Amino acid sequence: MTQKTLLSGIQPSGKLMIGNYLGVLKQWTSMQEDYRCFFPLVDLHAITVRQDPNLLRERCYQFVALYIACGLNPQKSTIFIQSHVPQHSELAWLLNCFSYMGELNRMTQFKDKSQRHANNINSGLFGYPVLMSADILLYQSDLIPVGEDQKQHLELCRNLAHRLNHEYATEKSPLFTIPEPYIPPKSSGGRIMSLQDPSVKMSKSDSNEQNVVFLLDEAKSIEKKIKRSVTDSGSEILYDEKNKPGLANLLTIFSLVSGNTIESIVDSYQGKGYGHLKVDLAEALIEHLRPLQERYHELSSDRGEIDNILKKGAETAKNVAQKTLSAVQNTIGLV
Ligand code: ATP
Ligand code: LTN
Repeated sequence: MTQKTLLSGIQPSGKLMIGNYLGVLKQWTSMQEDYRCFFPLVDLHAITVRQDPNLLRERCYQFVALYIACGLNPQKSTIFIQSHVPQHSELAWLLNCFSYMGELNRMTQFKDKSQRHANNINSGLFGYPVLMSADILLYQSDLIPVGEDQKQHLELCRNLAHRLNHEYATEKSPLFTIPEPYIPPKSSGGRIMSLQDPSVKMSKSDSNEQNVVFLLDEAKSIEKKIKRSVTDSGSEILYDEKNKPGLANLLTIFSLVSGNTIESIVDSYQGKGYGHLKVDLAEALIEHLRPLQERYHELSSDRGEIDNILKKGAETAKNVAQKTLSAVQNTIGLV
């Protein structure tokens, strides 16, 4: 039986944080045994907002070392940098010619980012989901594990794939595999919320670092951030996303790093206050991140090894991507 293909990308913007880890990285590591996996670091997506060139380069190395520290195995999975595989930009252009202004204009991430970067609403930001569709369709991906915020982009990708498959229907196999999203429910990490404002998602390039626990945060900093996180009025410990979103978020994080169910955590804190829970959560989080941080520090000093992984990753990716690109070029009539 041939293995199904899984693909997922992260932008090398900001610093990797527990939302990225609990929402996707942890899922990737457990899924890499069963799927043929591609993990592009999507640097061309990151430059849709201004990046410092040196920082961007540094982050690519840092993210790869963190991927491996989190458990991704470069012998099993293809880890590469999106811009090393030019087929992504080429297919994105072709898909642009099949994407409608109206559908792109409805994307909530575009609206959010346009507000946050009002002085730089560039056309790359607008076409962002088209490039993302190219990332996915080039590899004939079956499964796309992402956080909840990417659901709308995946819907657009599926629509584009259907549109081209329909327009160029042949007797032979369709041009594109239709990808399925895999989004963990909120209580399993699909949407970790900001620590100071639990009505918005935790985001790795949030300008207020108090909102976010980064994977490389020191113990003291984690303690402080959790202690100061916004909880709700009242003192009873219970999981209620609607009325106690701050507490529900902390309980979700606690459950995911301790391996205990939310119910059992709620039970064990009956009669105890939020303060008690926060102290224990901070400790559990610090202990959970400790081995990962240690492994990161060992790996990050070996730039040569990271370069090798990226070179090999790009070669593997290019071979697969070119097959799809050639099929599309041929189908739409490019000589
Ligand atoms: P940025 O703030 O730089 O836009 P981000 O934190 O949203 O970044 P991305 O690179 O856009 O991170 O996303 C990487 C992956 O992590 C995506 O699959 C995304 O859905 C997931 N993700 C991002 N934030 C969260 C979160 N708060 N909870 C769960 N998953 C998340
Ligand atoms: N758009 C995503 C990052 C991303 C991605 C992808 C995710 C780019 N290409 C392909 C899954 C599959 C984001 O902003 N989080």
